[in-house]
Amino acid sequence: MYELLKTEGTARRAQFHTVHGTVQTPAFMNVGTSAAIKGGISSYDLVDLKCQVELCNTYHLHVRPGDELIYRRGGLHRFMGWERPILTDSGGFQVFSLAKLRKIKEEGVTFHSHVDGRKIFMSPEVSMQIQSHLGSTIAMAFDECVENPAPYAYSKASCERTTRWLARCKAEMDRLNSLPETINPHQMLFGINQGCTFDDLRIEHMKAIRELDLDGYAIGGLAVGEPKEEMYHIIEVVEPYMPKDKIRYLMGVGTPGNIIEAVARGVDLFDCVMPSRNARHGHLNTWQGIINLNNAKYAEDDRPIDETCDCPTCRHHSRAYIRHLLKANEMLGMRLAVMHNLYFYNTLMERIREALDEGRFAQFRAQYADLLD
Ligand code: PRF
Ligand code: ZN
Repeated sequence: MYELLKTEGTARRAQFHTVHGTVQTPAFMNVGTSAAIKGGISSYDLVDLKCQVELCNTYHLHVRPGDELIYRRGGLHRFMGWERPILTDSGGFQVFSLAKLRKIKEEGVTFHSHVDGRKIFMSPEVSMQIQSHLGSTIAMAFDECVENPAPYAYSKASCERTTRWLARCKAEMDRLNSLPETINPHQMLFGINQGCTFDDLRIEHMKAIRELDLDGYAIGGLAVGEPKEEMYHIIEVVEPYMPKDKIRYLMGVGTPGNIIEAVARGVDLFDCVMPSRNARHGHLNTWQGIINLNNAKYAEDDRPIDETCDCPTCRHHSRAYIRHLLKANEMLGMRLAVMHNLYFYNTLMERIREALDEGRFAQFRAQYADLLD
């Protein structure tokens, strides 16, 4: 349940209530694709890193270790040792970005696993069944994320199929939630808006999916290579058609600057591999912008990554030390770097919420949106 607390322009400060606890929004979800945050971060670390929601992937967990195995362990929360909310992505995006030799039909998609080449069939019903086995807090609809740029005719046909798929997702989720053996009978379902960069398709699709009265609405198909101005434009175009009383999620975004700009345009929820992936490459977020620890100038720098950061890494270790660990390929280097970047993102969201609470988000945006782009 979405409880709006305050607005500033189009930006929203809210609380999202779930069976696994309340999420303060705007919020960033930390990405643990295969039920682990890459870089050796455990569920108990995530609490220290101020993580509110963890995101996992239907497709990856279906391929390995298998959703039935996780179901037999009591579901994903128990399997990972994480009690707070989990959002599972539907597999839609991963099937289209990772799997080879896919064949899309009305019924669903056939493709080969990126792990062992095994043939897999995924459909709206199958995706809901897998996500129900995982027992996540929030299930995402099975959609097609069309590559950018795409021809208008294909985008339109794909969008219409994604709408028909969404109706099937909802019917299947309602059925699964009513079964006595279901792990989370209160599992929520979010719809995903598609339509590439075509304003009319985006609006038409949003109008169609809001009819289904879902628990939340995502904007998909963005951050797939288009310029950021185009992304901001699409958010502005669909926002007026998104329900005011439901949570809004921008999938796979982005830089701190992108997040601030999307919050300003009415988005509540984000996820991105960027902080953990950047950290593993030595690219670390600071309140003055990204620093690259591979740079020789940090070899004898005794300062923490960010002098104002109070994350576990910055409380104990220097740039020189972390740079050495990364160069020496010590596991600890990645772990310390990822911890800092995730803490930075979760702190960014906390500061956005505080700015909204205190009616000074415009000022925060002016100070940081460009600086942290
Ligand atoms: N659909 C789904 N997951 C996603 C996306 C999408 O369009 C994106 C687009 N950036 C990221 N993750 N199901
Ligand atoms: Zn830090």
